[in-house]
Amino acid sequence: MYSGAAAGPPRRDFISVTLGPEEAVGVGGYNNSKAWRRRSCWRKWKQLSRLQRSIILFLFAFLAVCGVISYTSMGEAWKSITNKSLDEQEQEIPRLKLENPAVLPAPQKGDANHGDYPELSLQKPPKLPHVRRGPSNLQIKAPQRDTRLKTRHDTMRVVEELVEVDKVEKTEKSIISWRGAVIEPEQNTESPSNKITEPEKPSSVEAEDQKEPVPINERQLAVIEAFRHAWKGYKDFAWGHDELKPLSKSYSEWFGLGLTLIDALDTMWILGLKEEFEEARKWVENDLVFDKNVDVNLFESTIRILGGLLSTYHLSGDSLFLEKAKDIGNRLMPAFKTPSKIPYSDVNIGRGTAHPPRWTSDSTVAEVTSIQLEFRELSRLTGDEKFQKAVDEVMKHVHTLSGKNDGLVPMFINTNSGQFTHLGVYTLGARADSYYEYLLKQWIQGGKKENELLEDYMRAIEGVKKHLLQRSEPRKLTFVGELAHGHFSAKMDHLVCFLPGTLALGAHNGLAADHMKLAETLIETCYQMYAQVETGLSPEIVHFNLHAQKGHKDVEIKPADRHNLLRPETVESLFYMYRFTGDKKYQDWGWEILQNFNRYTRVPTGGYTSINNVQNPSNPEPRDKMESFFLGETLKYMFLLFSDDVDLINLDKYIFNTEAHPLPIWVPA
Ligand code: DMJ
Repeated sequence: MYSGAAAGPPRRDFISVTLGPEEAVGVGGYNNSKAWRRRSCWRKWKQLSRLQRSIILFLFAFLAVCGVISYTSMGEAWKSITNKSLDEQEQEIPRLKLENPAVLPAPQKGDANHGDYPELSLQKPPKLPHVRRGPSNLQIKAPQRDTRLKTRHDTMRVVEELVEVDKVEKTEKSIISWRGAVIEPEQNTESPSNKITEPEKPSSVEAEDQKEPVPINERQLAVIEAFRHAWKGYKDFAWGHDELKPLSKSYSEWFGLGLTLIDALDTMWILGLKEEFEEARKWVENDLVFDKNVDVNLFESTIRILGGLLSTYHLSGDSLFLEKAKDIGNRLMPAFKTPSKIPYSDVNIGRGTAHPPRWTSDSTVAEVTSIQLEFRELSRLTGDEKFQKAVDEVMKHVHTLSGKNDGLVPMFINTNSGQFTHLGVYTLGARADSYYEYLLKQWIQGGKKENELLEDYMRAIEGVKKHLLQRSEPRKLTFVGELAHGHFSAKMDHLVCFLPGTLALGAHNGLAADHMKLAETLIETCYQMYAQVETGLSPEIVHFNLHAQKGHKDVEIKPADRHNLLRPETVESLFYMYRFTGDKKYQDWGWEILQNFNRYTRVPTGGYTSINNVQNPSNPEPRDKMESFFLGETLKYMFLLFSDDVDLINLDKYIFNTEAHPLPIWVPA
């Protein structure tokens, strides 16, 4: 013990302790032996009163009890931690994540290794850096979804395994826990008429991960199987080319731009076919080149290529697809350099020149008015308004034109004068069909603000009711015919079967309820165009009987019209009808159609083929061509039709272009 005995002023940096006389150093002699300490303690204890001793004993007892209790509970926790294997602890990480599974994988950066998925991590992933390419007004904001990649990767693998199992066992169970492309489009998008200032992000940034996943069912698995069969043919014999010729095991070229592959990208995404998607993506990255001396049709390349790239960008968040979309979008722009601003039908995407077809200076009305969804979206994404300006001008011009008949438009428009030509013929089939479809869809895409579009749409549907609707005999099917110089023709293209779906979409968006009634009667007619035919497949064109004749059905087919090109329109409308009504008969009708495609158009070595004769089940005369829209549209709509998941491309958030490529609604309902 230090007592401060040193000479000089007392220091205050010590503690002074006063001990009892016996304990003082030197008093009684210091002895630190065990025996001495025991004796001294005992003496002390004896000196205490009984009350003091009882209190001390009580305190000791209390502390002992507390000690025992806390040891037991900590021990349990410790035991459970130490007993759990490392593996089990790691597995809890994905389990936690998968309770709210992400349905859209995180984007892959343009320069990332696309074969790899980042592993799940408990840490919040860092934000991806922006991918900057091209001029600043075209900068792309990097999406932020990398935590979702692994989950999507897992679910895709599950899909693959289950499809295999299904093939072998033909199991009836619904098995897959994947919610598909649940997408949250960007909110607060500027109205289309406003100046575009900010480039936009892809729409799939935030998934609705609070909802339970909806299992994939047996019919959807059948669609996946059909897709894979079609894809196998394309991959084996037509890889990177426009269309598969499944019988001759070769391909045909239209634009030489891998049309089928691009058209099928978002279908693969929606079906969860990861490996196929990755392979196709690599082709897009390494082999898709638009700098080619080739003439392409403005409409077809817009709806299939530009539309396909944009929707794939939205679903995947992969900026590669936006880069390619910008490239093709820019290359198509020369088409608008005409005296009237009504675009030419053809563009040479390598030379930057455009022209009408050789025999005329007319363009098709449907073609110049069904490129708007895609170009408007391209403007929104890039912040460059020139795309939207060009296509909006076309719509504004067509809105003011004379030559319409109660909202119905002629089929041709002149690129010099900007006037309709070949007046007096009105149809909802080839050359006019998607004009009507895009009036409604642009109005929805832009947040239901562009009144001229709505006006034109409503007027046109009144025109259809007034001039083109008739009922057939004997079953009194309501159908949409054509009008030529005042004469009604009971001819209906299969293409017109987009109309029930479009009418239903309009009714869902608050338009007249009788549009839904009309949709219900028309989809029945479209179904009968399949059901009344020997193969159960619709011909390209039917003529309806207006007068009952013994032994005759409602549907008559001319020899020149009895081909089937694997078209999507009826299945497309069935999808809308099922989404909006929940009536299972629409799914059953679609299921019949899929089975008949399998029966009469499936080529054993891979692929499906269009056929020449839907009336001859023993020889439907395969045509040796698989159109790109079979993968882009028909099978996609089948898959969506069989799904009970309204969030699998939610129709309040997405609008399908006319080639079934979903694009975000700018201000979702
Ligand atoms: C597709 O290219 C599009 O659906 C277009 O609107 C019409 N033709 C085919 C499908 O039939």
